[in-house]
Amino acid sequence: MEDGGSGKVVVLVDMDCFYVQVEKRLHPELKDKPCAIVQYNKWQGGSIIAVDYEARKYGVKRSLKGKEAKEKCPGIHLVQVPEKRRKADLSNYRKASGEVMKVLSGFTSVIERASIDEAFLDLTEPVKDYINSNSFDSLEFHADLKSTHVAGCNDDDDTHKDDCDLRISRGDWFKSSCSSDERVLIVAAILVQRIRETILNEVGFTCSAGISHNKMLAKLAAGMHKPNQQTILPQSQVDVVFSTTLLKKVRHLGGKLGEQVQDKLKIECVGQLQEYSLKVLQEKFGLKTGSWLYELCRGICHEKISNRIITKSIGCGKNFPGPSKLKTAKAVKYWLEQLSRELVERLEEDMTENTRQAQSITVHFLPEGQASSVARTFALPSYNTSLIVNNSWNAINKGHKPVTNEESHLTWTTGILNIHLSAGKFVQCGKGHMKSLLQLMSSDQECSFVSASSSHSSIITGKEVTQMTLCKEEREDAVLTTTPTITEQDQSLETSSMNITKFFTPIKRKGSLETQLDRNAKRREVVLEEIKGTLESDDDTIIDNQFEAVLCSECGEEVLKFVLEEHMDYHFALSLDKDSQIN
Ligand code: TTP
Repeated sequence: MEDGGSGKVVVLVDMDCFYVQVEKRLHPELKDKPCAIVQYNKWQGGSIIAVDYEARKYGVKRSLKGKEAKEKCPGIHLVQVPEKRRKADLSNYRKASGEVMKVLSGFTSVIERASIDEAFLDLTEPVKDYINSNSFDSLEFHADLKSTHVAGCNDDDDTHKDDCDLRISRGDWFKSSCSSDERVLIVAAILVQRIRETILNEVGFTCSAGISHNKMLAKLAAGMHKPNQQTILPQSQVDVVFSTTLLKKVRHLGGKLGEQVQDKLKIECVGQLQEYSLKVLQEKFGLKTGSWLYELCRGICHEKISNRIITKSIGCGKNFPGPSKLKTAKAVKYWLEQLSRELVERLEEDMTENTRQAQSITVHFLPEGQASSVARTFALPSYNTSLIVNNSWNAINKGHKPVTNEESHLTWTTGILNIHLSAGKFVQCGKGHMKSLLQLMSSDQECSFVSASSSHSSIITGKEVTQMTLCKEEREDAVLTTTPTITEQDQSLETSSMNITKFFTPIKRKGSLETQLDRNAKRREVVLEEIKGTLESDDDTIIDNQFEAVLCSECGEEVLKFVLEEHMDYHFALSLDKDSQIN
C-alpha cells in the first residue's frame, strides 16, 4: 500500500457551519433561513464568525460585518453570540462539540479532536470487522453512498463530464475498484455515512467528511464537498488531485514552509513537486524535509492520530483594546473575578465529565506598549475562585509596577490590553477523590470583590504557593508552560517576593528552541494584534475561540488556534532539520 506503510483508514469529520447549526438547534424557527453568527458590537452590526450555506449563496462570508451581510442578503438572520459576565459565552458551542465527540467515540476508540468542530478518526479496525462480517460483493454501496464523492472523479450526474474526459466517473471507479486498498475505503465510506447519520439523528447536526489512508489526505478530502457530503480520496487519484491542488491547501504547507517551497521551486501545485528528485529536494530543504516533501506529493504521510478528545488546557480571556484598556486595580480585579468564575465553572464541568483535575493556572497579560504578553504560572490546589483571583492579581500587580500604591487608586502608567487565564497540567482522579474535591469546591466561598486594601493581606505568597502543591519536577514542568518573554519589569520584582520570582523564572532553553519559542510568542502577539485591529472592544469571541487551542504538545507553549497550524509546521520543520543534522 502506497500510503506511507500505515495500512490505515483515516477519516476527518468536520461539522458544517458549526456555530450556526448550534444556534439553529436552539432556535428551530430559524431552520432553512439564511443565518450568520455575529459577535455583536455597535459598529456596523458586529463581526461575523460563522455563516450558513444558504447565506453563503448571497456572498455573505466571515470577513463581513453584520451590516454588510444585511446588504448582501436582506433576509439574513443575524444571531448574536450569547454573553455572560459581559463577555462572549461559548459554552453552548463547547457542549455541542462534546456531544458530537461522544457520538464519534461510539464508533472507534482512536479519535483525535482537532478543533471545536473537527476530529480525526482511525477506522482501520472497525472497517476490518465490517469486512470480516459482510461479503464485499453483497454490499449495496451505490444506494448507501449517495452523498459520497470520489476525489478526482466526475460525479455520475456531472453535466460537464465531457470537459474533463481524462477523469473517470464516480460510478466507474466504484465498479472498477478491486484493489484491497480501494475496497477498504468504500467500506469506510459506508461506515462514515452511518456515523454522519447517527450524528444527525442523535445530535441534530450535519457534517462533512474526508476518507483516505492518512491525515493529510483525509483533511484535504473533507474540504472538497461541503455541506453534508463526504469524499473518498484513494491513492490512485492522488496524482490527478494534486495536479491542481495549491500547496497552501495541504496540511503543514499552509504557513512558512509552504511559502518557502513555492518561492524556492517556483511552483504552485503539490503535484509539481513530483518533478524534483529526492536528491534535489533534500539539497534544497535538508535531508528530512526533502524526504517528507518527496513522499507528501505522492500522497504518503506518516503522521499519527494522537488519540485525544479532550483539550490539554481550559482557558478564557478578554481583550481590552484602545480606550477599554484596564488602568486601575479595580478594573483588573473586576475582570479577574469574571474570568476566574468562568474558568472555575468550566473546570467543575470538566471534572464531572472527564474525572480529571487541573494542577496549575497560567495568567497571561499584555501590558500596553509591549510586544509580547507576560505569563505567570501558579499552582491550583483546588477549584477556588478567590484563590485564582488573588494569585492572578498578585502576579499582575507584581509584574506590572503601579504608579501609586494607594489602596483605592492603584493605577499604572500603561494599561493592560489583554488578560487570559489558562488551567492545565491535568491529572486523573478516582471517584473517591472526585467526591472530596467536589465537596471542597461546593464549600468555596464566592469571592466577593477583592478590594485593594484587603488584597495584600489575602494574597497567597509565593512561598505558600510553592509549598502548597507541586513537587520539584512538577514545578519545573509548570514553569515550562510559561511564555518565555519576561520583561524588565518582571526581573525587577521586589525581594519580598523572591519565592514567586523563583517560581516564575523560566527554565533557560538552549539555542534555537529558545529563539523559536520567543518567535512563537512574538508571532502570537502579532496575530493577536492583527485580530484585535479588526475588532471592537467587546468583540472577543474570535480571540476567545483561539484560546481553545491547547498547550502545544511539543514545547508546552499555549498556541492560538489561528497560528496553531503554522506553529506545528514550525516544530515539524524543526524536527526534520534536527533529524537531518543527526543523519
Ligand atoms: P470552521 O470549521 O472554520 O467553519 P464553520 O464550521 O463555520 O464552516 P464550514 O462549514 O465551512 O466548516 O469553524 C468552526 C466554528 O468556529 C465556526 O462555526 C465559528 C468558530 N470560529 C470563530 O469563532 N472564529 C473564527 O475565526 C473561525 C475560523 C471559526
